[in-house]
Amino acid sequence: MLVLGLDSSTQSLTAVVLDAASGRVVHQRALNFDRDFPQYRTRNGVLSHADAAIVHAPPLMWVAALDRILDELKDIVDLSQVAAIAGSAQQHGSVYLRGSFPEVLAGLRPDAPLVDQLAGVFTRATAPIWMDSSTAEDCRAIDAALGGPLETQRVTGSAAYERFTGPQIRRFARSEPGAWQATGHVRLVSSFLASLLAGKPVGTDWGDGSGMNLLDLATKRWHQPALDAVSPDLARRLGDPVEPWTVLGTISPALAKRYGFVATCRIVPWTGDNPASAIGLGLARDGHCALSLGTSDVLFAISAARPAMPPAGHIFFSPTGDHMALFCFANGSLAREAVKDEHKLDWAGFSEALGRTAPGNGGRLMLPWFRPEIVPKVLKAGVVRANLKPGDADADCRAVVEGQFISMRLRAKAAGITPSALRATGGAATNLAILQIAADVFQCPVRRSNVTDTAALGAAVRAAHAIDRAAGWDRLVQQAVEPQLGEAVMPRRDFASIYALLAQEYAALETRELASRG
Ligand code: ADP
Ligand code: XUL
Repeated sequence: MLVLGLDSSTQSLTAVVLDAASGRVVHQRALNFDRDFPQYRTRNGVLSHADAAIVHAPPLMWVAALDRILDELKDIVDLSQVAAIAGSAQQHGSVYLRGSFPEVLAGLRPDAPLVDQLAGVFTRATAPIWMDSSTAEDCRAIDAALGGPLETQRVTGSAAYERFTGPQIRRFARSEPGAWQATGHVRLVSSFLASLLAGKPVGTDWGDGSGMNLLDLATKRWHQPALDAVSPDLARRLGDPVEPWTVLGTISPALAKRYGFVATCRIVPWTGDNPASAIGLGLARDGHCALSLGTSDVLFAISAARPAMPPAGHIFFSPTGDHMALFCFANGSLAREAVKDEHKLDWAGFSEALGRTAPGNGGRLMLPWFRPEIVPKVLKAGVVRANLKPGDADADCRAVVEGQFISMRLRAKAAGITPSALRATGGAATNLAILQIAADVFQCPVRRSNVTDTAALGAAVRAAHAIDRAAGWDRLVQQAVEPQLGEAVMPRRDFASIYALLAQEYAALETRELASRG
């Protein structure tokens, strides 16, 4: 018996097929949005806009990718053996759909491309995604309605954040009231794609739902005052939140026929890429921590009890129902890429530069704000360099990576998170020179998975769990996740004091810079 996990991330769609009994990865493959779907004109998975704060992506591209990957899979894997499908997606992004969405899903035909059948169902051609920072006004309004940012954080797990879905919906409702009136359903990227597979609109799971500023963490239901602060009549457009481990139903008959799944193949809720990665990295226990170095850089930690978080942090739910303390940095891979490209390097050259330079970089520092930053909140991009000479490629490469990990270490410390070990995932986790700096800055071992997209692996494990809950997470993690973990990159203890000092200098530089920006 097989299970399928899918991950629709910022830049790609990945599929992992797992043998549910043995935990063996049978097949994995990925499509890259820019490369494989050039007709949608994305760069790094997103559409460019004259206003850097506005970052959208075309939802039809995600549909086209889902159609193609399942079509390709059916020629490689016997999809009739797949007992369940779960998935994950980039968090926070929202998809706006007409009232006819349920009928369109119910009326899907097996013989025509999905994009042709769904093209007319959107009330908004593009979906704002997590990189969007255009909703500062809406955040202020939501925080004010709920009694201030700390109160919003107490109830929903996060103060109102620009990329979170509540502020995003609010902006759309007030700026395009006609299109909002025509919107019968709003889904996250995760619950939109799950709906497509289920052939009916399905709810958003708690894990991804906690990235909306709308879910009451205590009751796991929508928080009515938050809904009211966004738009009247929002609840019916969202559907009820769903438990992450529930079975939503069986696959859409049209899709079963199109790709060769059996009619009884079960559809499990999709969640956010970070909660799914928590499972794909084996973070099923209190205190486990990870770094995700994808388009965004994310630090997250699992906590059975609700953790106390500083205002910059978020609390989500992991697929096990535990809490996930999380910090997300918008200047992740794309900032490293910007430095690499500025100095006309490839990744091998970038890594060599890291190898040639000494930990601490002789006190040279960079605040790597190539684009608006989430943590700390920097709405206007602008890189800050201290003691860095223009054109010094080697020092720049080290400065961007050290700056990123030092920034993470500072937030972790503020949240009382002191990892004794880290697991790493995402495109940049393939780079051992980068992981060595993570190990040195955090002063703990860092292990990555051989499966590059651990969110897709986590999704497959979630599918296996949903059909056999009695087996529990531990066995699944042991069978499917642990064998994929590589050797640990060890911290070099000699550099502990250098990084303690550099962290202080970084914090001071950041404080000065933020103060000067007002
Ligand atoms: P996402 O899941 O957010 O779509 P990925 O986890 O696939 O993104 O990561 C993609 C990023 O990985 C690219 O933007 C690229 O900068 C980075 N990347 C790929 N290979 C390397 C490498 N060898 N070293 C550092 N970064 C890399
Ligand atoms: C998390 C976040 C990003 C996206 C894209 O809050 O915004 O990590 O999930 O990966």
